[in-house]
Parts: sequence; C-alpha cells; structure tokens
Amino acid sequence: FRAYSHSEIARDAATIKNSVVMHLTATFLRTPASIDSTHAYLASAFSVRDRLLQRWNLTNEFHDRIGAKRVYYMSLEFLVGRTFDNALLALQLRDEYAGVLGDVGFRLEDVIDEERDAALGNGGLGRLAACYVDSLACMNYPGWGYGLRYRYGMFQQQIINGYQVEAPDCWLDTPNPWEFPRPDVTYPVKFYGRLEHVPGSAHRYRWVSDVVYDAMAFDMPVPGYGTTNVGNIRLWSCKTNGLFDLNKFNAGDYAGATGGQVAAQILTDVLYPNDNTNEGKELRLRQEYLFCSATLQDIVARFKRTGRPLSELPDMAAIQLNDTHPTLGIPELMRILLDDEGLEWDEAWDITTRTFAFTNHTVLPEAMEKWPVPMMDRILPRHMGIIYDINLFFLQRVEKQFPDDRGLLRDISIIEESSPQQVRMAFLACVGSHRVNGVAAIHSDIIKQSIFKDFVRVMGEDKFVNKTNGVAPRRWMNECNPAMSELITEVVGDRSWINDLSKVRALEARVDDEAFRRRWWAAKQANKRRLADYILATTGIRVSPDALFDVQAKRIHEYKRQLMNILSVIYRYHRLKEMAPAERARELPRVVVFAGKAAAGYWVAKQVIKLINAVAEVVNADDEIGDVLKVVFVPDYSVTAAEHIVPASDISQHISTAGTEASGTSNMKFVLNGGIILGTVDGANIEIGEEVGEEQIFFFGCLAHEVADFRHYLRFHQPKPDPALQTAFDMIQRGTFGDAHIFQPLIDSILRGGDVYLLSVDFPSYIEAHKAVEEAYRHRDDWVTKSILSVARMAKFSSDRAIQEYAEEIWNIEPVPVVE
Ligand code: 26R
Repeated sequence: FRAYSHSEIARDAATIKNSVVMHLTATFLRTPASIDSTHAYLASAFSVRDRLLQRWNLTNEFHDRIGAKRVYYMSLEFLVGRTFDNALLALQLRDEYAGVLGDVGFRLEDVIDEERDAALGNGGLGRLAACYVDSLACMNYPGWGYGLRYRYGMFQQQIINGYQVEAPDCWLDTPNPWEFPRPDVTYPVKFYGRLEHVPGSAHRYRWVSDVVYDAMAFDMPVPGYGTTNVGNIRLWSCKTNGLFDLNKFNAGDYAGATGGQVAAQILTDVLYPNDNTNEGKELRLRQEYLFCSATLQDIVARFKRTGRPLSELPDMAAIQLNDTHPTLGIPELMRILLDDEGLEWDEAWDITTRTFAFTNHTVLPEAMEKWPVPMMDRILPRHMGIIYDINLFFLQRVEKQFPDDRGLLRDISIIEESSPQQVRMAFLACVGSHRVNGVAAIHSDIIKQSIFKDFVRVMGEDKFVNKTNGVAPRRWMNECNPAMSELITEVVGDRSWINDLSKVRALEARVDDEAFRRRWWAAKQANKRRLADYILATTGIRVSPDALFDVQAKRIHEYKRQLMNILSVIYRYHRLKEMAPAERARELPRVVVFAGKAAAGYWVAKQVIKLINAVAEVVNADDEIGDVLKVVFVPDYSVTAAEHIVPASDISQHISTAGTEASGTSNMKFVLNGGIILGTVDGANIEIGEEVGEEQIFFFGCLAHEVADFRHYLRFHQPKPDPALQTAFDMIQRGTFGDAHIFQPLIDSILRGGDVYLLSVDFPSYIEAHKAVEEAYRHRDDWVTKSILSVARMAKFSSDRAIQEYAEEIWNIEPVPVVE
C-alpha cells in the first residue's frame, strides 16, 4: 500500500485552481465572487499545505521504517516568521500560484502579506532554531524541533509619543494553515505533590500529585527546499478539555467552573519576552517543565515503538538543548528511566548523558538561569531529588580527582550555596550532556575560560566544542532578496547554490565584469526603494534611496550599544548644523535605521528607544538638514520586517562591547545580502572578517581581552568623554531633543554608572570607523567590489554547514533522502 507519491503533486494551473476553489468554498464557505485578499491567502495556503502533507507523511513513515536515528532540537523558542512564501519556493510552485491568483485579480505579494508571523521567539536564539530545522529538512536529516505553542507570541511593539508600548500578539485569532492539532498525541504532566519510596529499590520513587495538566501536540511542517523531505516542529499546548467543573457551574459558581481551564491554559499562554535577563518567575519554571516532560515522554514513547531495549536510546535519538531553558529534560529522562522503566541509576545516567548535548548562547551573568531550591522542591519534588543525586555523584567524582579542594567543590556544585540555595541550570546541563558548545569561535573560547573553567579541568577539554552559527540561505537570500538571487543563479548556472552555498564563490569571477557590477548595484538600489516604501508606510517618513542606508536592527540591549549609535548620530547632526550650506551639500546623505524591541521590563532599553525617536523627530523636521541625514525607528521589528530591511542595507552595525555578543546571526544575514559590516571584534564578526577579507569589513573598538582592565579602571574613575561624545551629551542636556532630564539616566550610565559597556572607550574609534565607511562608499566602484566579494565568500555562514557539523560531530546522524 502506497498512500501517496511525490510525483502526484500536481503543478498544472487547472488542478491548482481547483484545489484553491475547493478550499475557498468547502473550508471557508466563500465563493469565487466573494473572495477577498484574506481568503485568497487562506485558500491558497490550505491548497499548498495539502501538497506539503503528502510529503510530511512520506518523510515520517520513511524514517520510522528504516529505523533512522533522529535529532530532537529542544527549544523554548522558534522564531519562524511566515511559511506561505517559503513553502511555495520549497515546492517550486511560486510561479504557478502567482498565475492562478493573478487570474482572479490578486497579486501574489499582497496575498503573502496576509499571513501573520509565527513569532514564538525573542531574537537570535529563537531564529537560530528556525534556521536549523530548515537546514535539517533541506539536507534530508531525520530530526524534529520541539517547542511550545504560545497563544501569544512576541508582543507587538507600538511607538506612542516616542515610547515603546506593548500589545498582545494574537496570532491565532485567524485560522493558521500551518499547524495540525494532534489530540491523540497528549501526555499528562504532573506538578507539586509528594514522593513515596518504592520499597526494595535504591532510586525508585512514586510521585503522587493531583495537579495534572494535559499537553497536546500541534505539528508545524517545515518544507525542505527542492527535496521530498518535510521537517516538523512539534509544539505543545495545554489542553483545557475535561477541566470544566459542571458541579460548580450547576451551583452557580461560573468563575469556579472555568477556573481549572484558566489555570491550565495560562501555562502555554505567553512567550516570556526577556532576552538575556533572567527573571526567575515560577510560571516560567512550570512552562519549562511542561515542555520538557511532554517532549521526553513523546521521545521515549516513539523509541519504545521500535521494540529495542532502552539501552539503545542514544543510538536512535540525539537531543540538543537550545540553551538551558529545556535543561529539565535531563532529570525528566532520568525520572522516566528510574521510576517508570525501573532502570538502575548508573544505566539511566549513562543513557541520559549519551543522549543529551547542550548549546550555550550567552555569557552575560544576568542571563544565567537559576531556580531557588525551595521553589523547585515544591513544584517538582522528584526532580529536585534527582538533581541532588546527580550533584552528589558528580561532586564525589570531583573530590576523588581533586582531593581536599573545598573551593573547587563550592564553585562547581550544581547547587549554589546562597540563601536560598539555587539550582545552576548551566551546570546541570553541562554535567548531564556529552558535549557543550558555544556559537562562535571567540564565544566557545570565552566559556571555557569563564563559566565552564572548572568543568574543563574536571571533564577535559574535548567535551567543549565550537559550532559557529549559520543562517538559512532559503529565507535569508532566495526568499527575501529575489533580485540578487536571480543574479547569483545566472552566474552559478542554476539554483543549486540555494542548498549548496559554496557555489556562490563563482561570483568572484564576475567581480570585474562591468555589466554585471551595474546590475548588482541596481539590485541593491531596488531593495532600498522597497525599504523606503516600507519606511513610508510604517512611519510616514520619506527617505531617499540614493542615501547610504546604515542599519542597526536587533533587540535593544545595553550590551548591543544602540545608545552609542544614536550618540554618534547626534554628533553628526551637530557637525552638519555647524557647516555652511555649501559644505553640507557635499556631505554623503545618510539614512540611519533602527529597529528592535526592548523587554517590557527593561527601563534603560526603553529610554534608548525614546531617545532615538526624539532625535529622529528633531532631525527629520530640520529643513537645513533635509536628505543629508534622516533617522528612522522602524516599529515592531519581526522576521518579516527583517526580510524587508536586511536586503536594503549598505552598512549594518554589530557593535557590542567586545566579548559580550556570543555570535550574532543578523551580521551574517546582512553580509549575505551584499551589505558591509561596521562592527566590533566580537562574536561571529571575527569569523566573517576572516572569510570575506579585511577590506570587506570595518572593525573598531577595544578587544575582548582588554575589557576587564577598562572596566576595572572605570569602576574607580569617571570616564573623560572625548570632544565628540561630550558634544552629544551637551546637545541632549541643552534640551535639543526635548526634556533633558528624561535622558540624563542614559548619560549617567556612562559618566556615573561605571560605563560597563565601555561607550566612552570605543567612541573615538567608532567615529573614525564611520569616516572610513563614508570614504569607502564615495568610491562606488570599490564599494561594489566589496559587496560582490563579500557574498562570494560567505558560504561558511550557511546553517547547512553548521547543521552538518552538529550532525557529524555531536549527533551522529546521517542524511537519508526520502525514497518512495
Ligand atoms: C530569560 C532567559 C533565561 C533568557 C536568556 C537569554 C532568555 C532568552 C535568552 C536569549 C539569548 C540566549 C539569545 O538569544 N542569545 C543569542 O543567541 C544567538 C544565537 O546563538 C546569538 O547569535 C546571540 O549572540 C546571542 O545573544
């Protein structure tokens, strides 16, 4: 019995039209006469998904049948964005659907714009997870993402009076064609309660609890480009069925009747909007556990269907922890193996550590997850007990290796001896995994010297490896930049570069071809016009596509130094005002674009947004300045906004204090779209510089190894701002951008707060770097060369390369193209 065949995917206009009309009428109760843009989208999306589903089934049946080892990428965040266009391109049906939609009077671009982003992530870590499942699918690796189906994703950002205001992201209010409810895949997850030791056993307990929630699976297909393989992201949602209390309802207690449903639903209601600051909220811990428990139960259940003994789990499953957020998966697997399956400790521990591997994504101390022992003990008594035992056996081993080193035991313990005691999740993840990796070369070095220094001594250096991040060329080149992609396809000869980025090297041969260079420049200009339209539509600000587009788009955080950027803009504004009109007219026109969200509770970051908008308002209204300088804050940054912004940048800024940005991934996206980086010697900027060559990147600022000394000095000495920085301070304090006092705390963070992110140290070299950028951009010929050479040399930063390294060096999985 063969249910489907790949070749049965119909591509002719008549069949496609039929299926769209079928969904229009049968799924959405509309007629071709009453079709609007929303329903044109929904009907075509459902029609595309039918085609995807055939392949989804084929893929999963095939992987089961051949007994392939799978990787499970566990992540509290998947920042997927839109799926429709991505799926059309993957199935190579874009022109066909454009034709069919054109026949009924719709432009494909407008229909695509009807889709809402799946914004189930904060920033880099969440988008990385989405790129990685894309690569798994494209490269025919067996593997799934596991995550949570938040009812509200990343909040929507409005700018009101220059301030960020958060609104809920109700992304599920309209039908979502890209998810499949799986009511049959549901697991109970316990909270609270007490333990009963199982007599006659060493490590077996019965966990008695009457707070049990059901986690139900929703599957999101991940289209593989140009392959039959379709990946999957399985997202858990708390089920509320069966929690309605009819007795209370009958007694007139309506709130009480639905109370259980509300309590359950809250668990998967909302994504925590913090990026790099740990809040330690109890609800977050319960979210993390619901996620880990449902995922591990599902993985073990799937494994048991193979009929193999549990000792073979590591031969069939690799589990990657995307930062510490899913670390409870480790004690949860232990609990299942010990209590449910009756294994002995040593065997269970061996299976667990051979299954898990852990990726660290940040070195900021305030981002490290820690949970108070009393909280963990109350919510998850069994897991607290398991963690104590894990720690005990681990410390015994350390004690044997390094006798009488009390300091070491204290420093390396999973339990921090503070009051209250805390569980250090990064240490638990490290002890419970066979590999720990950082996300760029410099970051992987730093974690070996800082947070995991003692673990390197105890466990050896080989456990700690580097896996430099990458991004998906499908979304971040082919989808978001069709103009440039057409040029690459022409040079390569076909579209094979989309799944094999090493082929873009062929561009180097065309770098002196005048006609080609002109078209390369024209493609960038077209993207800039598109962004100018987007800016006009979202902000009302008119910008000239002939100006240099200078972009900083990322989460707003002190370590990323948007403040340094806007201070340099203020200084530029000051200089322009000082000039005579003739001199000013010779200046290089520049559009400075900012975009990004601040965590809702991060006051300093929100003040930075206000300052940017205050500066924008003054500068943009200044008739003397005109097009020579425009400042734009694009509201509500998202994956979709990035797809407009990234292809249009001439330079992009990645200017974190050296040693603070683990990798960065948008730096890669901008360069892959022919933009040049202005950046610090930090994260993946360093490796990008190595690949593209020093002519193709503008570095400035102090180096990571110098940071500690500067910080130490600034703890005891007030910084002396250089004249440029002082000029910017003066202008703010004179009230040029409105009420000076609202911005004083930002100035104070530099002058009186120890200048932790070293703005005063790096400002002079930052201003110099800006001059170098300007000089280079004026030589358009050299600039085009830089742009072409950069793209040609960026193959390393495909997520395909990253995933291949994970697959070969950590997961031990192999690609298996689906055959029918
Ligand atoms: C609140 C909490 C525990 C939390 C901390 C940190 C929640 C979310 C984060 C997000 C961090 C870990 C993150 O996104 N890190 C980014 O990961 C990217 C992908 O590896 C890197 O490119 C980027 O440098 C890093 O900041």
